[in-house]
Amino acid sequence: MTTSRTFTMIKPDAYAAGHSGAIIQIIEANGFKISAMKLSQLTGSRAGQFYDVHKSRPFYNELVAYMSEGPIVAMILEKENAVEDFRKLIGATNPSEAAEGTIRKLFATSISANAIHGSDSDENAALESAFFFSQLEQF
Ligand code: IDP
Ligand code: MG
Repeated sequence: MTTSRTFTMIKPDAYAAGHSGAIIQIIEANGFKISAMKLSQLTGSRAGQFYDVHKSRPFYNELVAYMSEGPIVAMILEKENAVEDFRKLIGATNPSEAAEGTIRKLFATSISANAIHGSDSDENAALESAFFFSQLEQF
């Protein structure tokens, strides 16, 4: 299997609670290499753009408000089978359904404030990486 990339964000709730270091430690311990990393804060309009696919969902406004309420840590991660393996490592969207030992089981507080994002396909990983990182940067 060839090395591939995924995109992740430590979300505002986990950053504010001081869990970034612990989350990054788990990510690295599971064989993901960090190839880009940036502390950033989304405006409401940028958060809305990032989650455009969920525009018609009832939780969209809540999601946009939450994702723009404080800093996030954006990262590009490299590993064999990165997208699928990372979705396994973060666990189900709703922390009450997330498997033991997953990042969301450990750190998420609700289905909305669920600590971390992980891309759901190689195509979205590339789009989401480009949303945060310039092609001109080295990663
Ligand atoms: P995912 O992050 O596991 O891929 P998605 O269904 O793509 O989950 O939803 C994107 C984000 O929207 C979730 O991570 C969570 O923050 C939020 N979200 C999803 N479903 C709900 C809900 O029913 N209520 C509130 N927020 C939700
Ligand atoms: Mg998703």
